[in-house]
Amino acid sequence: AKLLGIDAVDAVVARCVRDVEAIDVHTHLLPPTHGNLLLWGIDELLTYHYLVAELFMVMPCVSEEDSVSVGDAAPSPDDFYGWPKPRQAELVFEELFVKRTPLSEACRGVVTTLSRLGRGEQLRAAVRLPSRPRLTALRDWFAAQDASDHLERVFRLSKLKYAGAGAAERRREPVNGASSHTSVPTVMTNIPFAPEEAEHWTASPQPPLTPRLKTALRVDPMLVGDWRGICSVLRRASPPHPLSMEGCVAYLKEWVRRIRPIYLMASTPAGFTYTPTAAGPAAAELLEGALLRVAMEEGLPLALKVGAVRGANPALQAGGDGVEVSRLDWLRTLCAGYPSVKFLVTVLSAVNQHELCVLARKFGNLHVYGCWWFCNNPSIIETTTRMRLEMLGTAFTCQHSDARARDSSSRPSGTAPAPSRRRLLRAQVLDQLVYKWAHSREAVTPVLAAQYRKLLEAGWPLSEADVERDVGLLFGGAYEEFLAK
Ligand code: REL
Ligand code: ZN
Repeated sequence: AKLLGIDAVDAVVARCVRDVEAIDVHTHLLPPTHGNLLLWGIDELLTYHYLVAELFMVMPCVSEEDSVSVGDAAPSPDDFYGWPKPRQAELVFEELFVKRTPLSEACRGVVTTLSRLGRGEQLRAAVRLPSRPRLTALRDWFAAQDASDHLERVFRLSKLKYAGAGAAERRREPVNGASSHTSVPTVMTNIPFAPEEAEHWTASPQPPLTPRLKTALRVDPMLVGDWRGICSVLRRASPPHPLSMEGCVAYLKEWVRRIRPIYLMASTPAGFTYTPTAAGPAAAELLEGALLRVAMEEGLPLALKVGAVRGANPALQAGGDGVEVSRLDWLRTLCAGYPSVKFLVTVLSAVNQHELCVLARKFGNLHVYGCWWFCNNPSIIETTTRMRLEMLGTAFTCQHSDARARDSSSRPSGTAPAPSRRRLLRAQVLDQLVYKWAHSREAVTPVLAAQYRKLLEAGWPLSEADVERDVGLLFGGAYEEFLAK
């Protein structure tokens, strides 16, 4: 193979990262057949909880009484969430895009997304309009799109597609008759504990699932130790399951059979410090007695997201979650105690990234993936990816999008679900794939190029094919290799 000179490295890395067909290992997307659970369009983009949090940073602080008199100008979070989505979106747009420059990562993301969808001129025209509503033309454009065609367009623009069957495809028959060995680059979050979603999986006959999406079974109530919530789900199941650990295992297995997930997933609650003996009994028992048992018996990896503090400011609903520096000693205990279970892990605090890398070097059953949420900013992606390359080589997955679908904020005011349900109902906005993958590629490119330059300087013969192979690993190949191990 032709070797690369140091001057050629930047261009080759840029091309490979731009062109690689990535696997998105965690999203909240749902198929168009789930009706209004697949979210897309200008109103969804602008009411993403990242942007709602940014809106309330600049809104005047008002009491509930004041907010009634100030009305549209300064709603309280509660008023705001009670408004229809288009009205919410218009306010976000006015405050963050018209009155201010949309400099933040989440704001820039909207601009990238619309530009790449060919809506740049409409966006600029919207900013020039003197008053609300400004988004009508954009709204009309999205409304005129067919959901399935739009999904395809977004996947193409985001370069999310891989050729060749991965481990996940080989190990199981595809769900719902989706043709096998087609590209399945994006993993959903499927929540049997959320009735709104569960009903779409229990309908018979099942509509075929788009081969673009792969299922993952979300099991957060287990790690929260929400036994009461779990019991009410077991009771409502048809037929009802016994309110016991056995019932719980049977329920999970039934869902494994139904949706054929590629992994089980949960995000841990704040302060989670599982150890087999000293943890809160409910979470530890459910983890050991149900979750790890199902993982082992069904041969499924367990994906964990660690470090979110749910409801740090409950008034902001989905926008009110925070971050903590987590203790990760329990993860060491799990990896060591369950060598036959594979753990896919991401952390929310930048401070935890280093310890996670060290753990991944110690345990072959731990795979690190993505820069999650508050870490999904170019500056942190750059630092984190540099550190991971230095400590893990290509044995990690550099990014996932966490693109959203349904959100609790779409509920009418006063009908907010209980906190554990609220946590589950958040979903991803399809269009976000466009900017999340564009910005991630942009952030990873110079970091990877710099690492190759150092390697060349150290005396290594590097070819273009090496770069292509490595980029493939970082954007999904390493994840497949991990699942296939
Ligand atoms: O999957 C999760 O637990 C999280 O990614 C979400 O709860 C979170 O709100 C996410 O949308 C942030 O990006
Ligand atoms: Zn997520």
